[in-house]
Amino acid sequence: MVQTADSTLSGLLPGLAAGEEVSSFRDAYLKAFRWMLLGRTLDEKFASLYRGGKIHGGVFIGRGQEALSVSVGQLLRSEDIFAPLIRDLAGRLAFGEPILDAVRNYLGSVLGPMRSRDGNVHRGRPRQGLLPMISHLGAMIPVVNGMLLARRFKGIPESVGATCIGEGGTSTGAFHEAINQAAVEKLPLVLVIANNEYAYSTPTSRQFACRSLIDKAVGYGVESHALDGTDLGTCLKIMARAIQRARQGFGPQMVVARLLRLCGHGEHDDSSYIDPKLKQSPSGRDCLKVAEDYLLRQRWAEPPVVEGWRNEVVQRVEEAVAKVQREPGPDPYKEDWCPLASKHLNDAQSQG
Ligand SMILES: Cc1ncc(C[n+]2csc(CCOP(=O)(O)OP(=O)(O)O)c2C)c(N)n1
Repeated sequence: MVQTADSTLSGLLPGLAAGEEVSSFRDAYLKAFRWMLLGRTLDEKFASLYRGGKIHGGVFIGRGQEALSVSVGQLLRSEDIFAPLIRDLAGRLAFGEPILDAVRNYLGSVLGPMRSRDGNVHRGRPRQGLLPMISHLGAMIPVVNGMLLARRFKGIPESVGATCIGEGGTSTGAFHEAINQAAVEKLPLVLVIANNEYAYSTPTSRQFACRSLIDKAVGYGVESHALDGTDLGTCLKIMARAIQRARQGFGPQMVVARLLRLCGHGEHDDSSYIDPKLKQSPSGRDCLKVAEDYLLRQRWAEPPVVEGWRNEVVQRVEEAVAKVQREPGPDPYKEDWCPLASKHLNDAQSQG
C-alpha cells in the first residue's frame, strides 16, 4: 500500500511549489465543498421529482459519497477519462458535466445527451472523456482500459483513466479480468472503490471474505490506497497522490474508501436493512456536514458565506429544472434511431 501522510500537505496537489501548498489546499477544499453542495442539492431535487412522479426511470443518488466522488472529478484533467458510477453526480459536475445534462436526462428532454432515451443515469459525453455508464457491475473498467490502450497504440500522450465502482462490483469477473489486464499493461488506471457497506441489501460480510479490499490489489500487484471516504481533506490528498502515481507511470492505482451509503440503493428502496449501529459509526458520518464543520473551524469561510453558497446552488438547480420542464419530450413518430448505431451517441451534445 502506498503511504500518504495525512498530517502533511507535502506533495498534495502535484505541480505546486512549496509554500503554495496550504493556500492551494484551502482553495481546492473550498472548491470541492461547493461541488459537493451542488451535487447534494441536485440529487435531492431529483429524489423529490421522482417522488412527485416527474421522473419515470430510476433515481440513484450519492448521499454520503460526495467527498470521494468530487475528489476524483476535481483532480482529473480535462484530457483524462472519467467513467463514473450511479452515485457520482457530484464528481461528474466537478469533472465538467453541465447541470443541464443530468436534468435533461432524468426528465427526458430531447435536448439531453441521450436525447430522452434514458430517463436514468446512463448519460455521458464520450468525446469529452466522460463515459456513459452501463449498469453491469465492473463493466466500465475494461472500457477505460480499452480507451487507455487505444491512446497508447495511437501514440496520443497518455492520460489517466479513472472509474468508480462499489464493493459489490469487486466480486464480478469483469473487475478481476480488468484489474489484471491494467496491471500487466501498466495502464494509468485509477480504480476507485466506494465500500459503502451494502451492495443493494447485501452486507460486506456476504460479499467478500478477505480482510480488506486492499488485498485484492495486492493479489494483482497493484498499488493501493485506503482512505476515510467521509473526510474531504483525506479524499483530496489521497486521490491526488493516486492520480499522480498513475500519471507518472507507476501503473494502476486502487483507492478503497470506507463510508456508508446514506440513502437507499435507489429512491425506490427504503434502505431499512441498514444496520443502525453503522449509522452511528465513523463511516456513517455525513461527509458534507463533516466538510462544512471543518472549513468553519478553520475559518476558511464564515457561516453567512456558506449560506450564500447554499442559496446559490439551490437557485442554479431550480433554474435548470424550470428550464428543462419547458423543453420538448420524445416524439416516437420522429424516431430514426437504431439501437445498433453508435453515431448519435458519439455525437451527443446537449445544447444550452
Ligand atoms: C453484473 C451485475 N450483477 C448484478 C447487477 C444488479 N445490481 C445493480 S446495482 C447492484 C448492487 C451494487 O452494489 P455496489 O457495487 O456495492 O455499489 P453501490 O450500489 O453500493 O454503490 C446490483 C447487485 C448488475 N447491475 N450487474
